[in-house]
Amino acid sequence: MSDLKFPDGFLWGAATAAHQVEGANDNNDWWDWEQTSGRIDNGDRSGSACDWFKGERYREDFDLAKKFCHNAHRLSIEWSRIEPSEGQWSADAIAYYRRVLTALRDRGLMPMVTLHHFSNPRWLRDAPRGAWETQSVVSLFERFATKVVQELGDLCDFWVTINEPIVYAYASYIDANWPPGKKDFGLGMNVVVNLLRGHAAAFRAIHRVQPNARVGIAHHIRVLKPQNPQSWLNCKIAAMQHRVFNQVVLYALQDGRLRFPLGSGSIPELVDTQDFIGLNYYFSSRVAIDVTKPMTLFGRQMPAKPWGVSYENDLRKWFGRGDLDPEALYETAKWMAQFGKPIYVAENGICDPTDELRPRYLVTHLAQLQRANQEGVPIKGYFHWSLTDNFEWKEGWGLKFGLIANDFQTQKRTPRPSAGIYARIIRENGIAGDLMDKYGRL
Ligand code: IFM
Repeated sequence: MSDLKFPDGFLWGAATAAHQVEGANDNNDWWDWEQTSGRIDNGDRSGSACDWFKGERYREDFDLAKKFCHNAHRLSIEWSRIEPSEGQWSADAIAYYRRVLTALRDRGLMPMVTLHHFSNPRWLRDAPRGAWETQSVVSLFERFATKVVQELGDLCDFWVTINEPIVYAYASYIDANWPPGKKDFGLGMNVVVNLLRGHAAAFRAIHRVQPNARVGIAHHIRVLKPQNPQSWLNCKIAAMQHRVFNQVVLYALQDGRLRFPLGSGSIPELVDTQDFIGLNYYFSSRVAIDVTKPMTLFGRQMPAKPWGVSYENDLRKWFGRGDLDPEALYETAKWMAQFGKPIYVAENGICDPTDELRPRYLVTHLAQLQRANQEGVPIKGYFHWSLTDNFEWKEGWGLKFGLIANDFQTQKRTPRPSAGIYARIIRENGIAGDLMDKYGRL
């Protein structure tokens, strides 16, 4: 098999998020949420995480990223550090992020910076704001984005405003196992609309400060397919869920129209507010009819098909809802081409403590991206989730997504074999035939 090549200038890296790696992130809603037992698996807490903040161990991790040939890195800036109380800016936090971004640039890693990755300042969470529940957040987020770009814009011009708006709303307001833990579908959809308004306001604010900036959203796509393709009703329910979870957000940011279940009518400020699309993709799921589940449009996601690894039971308990489905990444990229924007895969990865699946996951997903790219889809970069194991929200330390393992007791980093395989793909800017022969099939 001949090599599968990527275009020159392709960005290769990994992605992280502030609350998952920094540690001592004790002024936000997630920190408070973790303190009540039963909310995070095994009673885990983010604690010192990967010690990026106090110990400044990001340097060590960026050294590894450089050693493994990455040329870019996606990370997030913690709003509650920059603005610890409403309207007060922390010079220390700004100085910290200047050191982080400088460390990236010194190692030849282009930063892609996310402004909101799930966690909210405590003052924003508290009444009367309720985090993203009221529209008052929009101008506050706009002001925060402006400040960040004024302070850090000489070190970065590549911004993700919001990470995974739909996931945030589902986990926080429908599954209700993230803060604030409210089960309220309508409120969750209002939150999505406020996130989109916040995105649009930040998009404009960033461009005012930095006209050449590239600004986008990172949108999580979980491809949803019918469990029984012979059933007309099952196909309809799966298609509806797919549209609601995956499509309506991107349509709204293109033409400003709110579609079910976000609402109706138009928000003109949303029109054409993406310079690129950040695509986060992990797996697809099969949906079966379930008349007891109105909150999920009468569909239920089936447990994952067996993955054939030695720790199968643990893995299914951890992350059992998805089927490994690289072709769905290809299909998604082809669908996204309609928006006419460059696409960066802002996250893609697998929890796999022993690295039994990750090499195959990596190679098969990259091969499908390359296929879409060959067919004209403008895919410009790939950020693997994640650089090191980190704090996985409700699942705590249990899910190991890192190219590099991290022992949270000792903070010792140990690269997994996939880190080397990824490095070779980056060096060769393509997937060599022998890698495809060895890992190219799931
Ligand atoms: O760890 C998360 C990340 O914060 C957002 N996207 C999915 C990842 C893996 O679950």
